Parts: sequence; C-alpha cells; structure tokens
Amino acid sequence: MPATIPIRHDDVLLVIDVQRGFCLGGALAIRDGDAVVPVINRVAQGFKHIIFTQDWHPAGHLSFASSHAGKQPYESVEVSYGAQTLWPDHCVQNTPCAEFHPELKIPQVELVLRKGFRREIDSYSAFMENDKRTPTGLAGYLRERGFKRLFLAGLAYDYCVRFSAVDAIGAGFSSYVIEDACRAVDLPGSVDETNGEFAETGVVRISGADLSFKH
Ligand code: VGL
Ligand code: ZN
Repeated sequence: MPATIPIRHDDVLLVIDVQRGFCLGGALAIRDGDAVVPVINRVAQGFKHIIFTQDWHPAGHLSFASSHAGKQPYESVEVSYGAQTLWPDHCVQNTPCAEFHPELKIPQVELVLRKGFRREIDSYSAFMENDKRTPTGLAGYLRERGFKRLFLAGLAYDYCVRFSAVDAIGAGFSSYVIEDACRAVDLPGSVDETNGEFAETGVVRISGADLSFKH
C-alpha cells in the first residue's frame, strides 16, 4: 500500500448515498453520518470525475419493515432472492429524506445513479441489485468511459459502500474505499464481515490523506 496515491485523470470518486435519510434526524440515521461530508468535499477537489448514487425507493418498498406484517426494522425476512434485512421507511422518491446532504459541495458530479427503485428488489450495490442478477448499468457506463479505478466514499460502510466496492472488483475495476469518508450502520458483525470481504476480494482500504492531488 503506497503512502500516497496520486489521483489520475481516469479515476472516479463514487459517492454512495449521502442523503438526508442516513444523516442526523433522518429515518435511517447512521451514527456520525454527517461527518463524512467535509471529508468528501475535500477529497472531491482532487477528482475530475465524480458519480453520486441515490437510494431511491417507491413507497411500500419490500425493504421497509412496514411492508411486512409484524416485522420490525433490522429484522431479516426471506424474499424471492434470499435474506433481506428490513429497514425503517427511508429515501422514498421525491421526499426530503431522499435528498442529498445539503452541505455536499461538489459541482462536478457527472452522473447521479438512482437505485432501489424496483418495489420488489432492494439494491445496496451501485452495480447489481440484491437479487444478484439485475444490473444497474453502471459497469457498462464506467467501461464505456474508460475508467479503471474507483474510489468509494459515503454511507453506509457495511451496506451500500461494501456491496458496491466488492461488485466493482467483480466487474473488473480496482476498488479503493476511503474509510474516513464512510460511516457504518454497525449491526452485529457487519463491520468485521465487511473488512473480511474487502481483504478476500482485493478491495483496498485507504484514508483520504493517502490521496495526493494539487489543491
Ligand atoms: C443503505 C440500508 C438500506 C445504504 C440503503 O445506503 O447503505 N442501507 N438502504
Ligand atoms: Zn435503502
């Protein structure tokens, strides 16, 4: 692991789900979630290419505990594609909960990729929905634009960042997670499992300070 990683012109910063719903006062507030914003604003200055993802659910989405009689948030249910963790209602399309954090100051975002918009399939990953067979189209977009290395930041480390970072490797990209630009939901075992999977698959954990760029 080099102490510094010079950012190249064909690198992409992939900012995952930095939305009101995952921050202080949000429906699925992640502890200290707002703290990612200044870190992301700073590292973003070094990237020419930036993509945002936006968790974007219809009302009554199958990932909502409220869609399953007798179930509570953070329990798990079996759905057509296997186990699905249940969440509080969050990031419903066209509601304030789904808006990006108001303090993100990143004018050069080139693509906003919405995900989780199919009522019957959740999508943690920016590449592949939770059924593991419905692609979002992001891999093709990145390939067509000639990008090679992805740097990931955002929420949540152990869910959407994790699945996106691992799928990036599967799609043939190099994948770096900027740890201090992420925060975790931190359900039992979820962070340890994430770190184990990153080590197995070749996702590299770095800190924002490892990136070198002029500014
Ligand atoms: C996320 C749970 C449900 C995330 C999204 O962005 O990590 N987690 N929806
Ligand atoms: Zn969601």
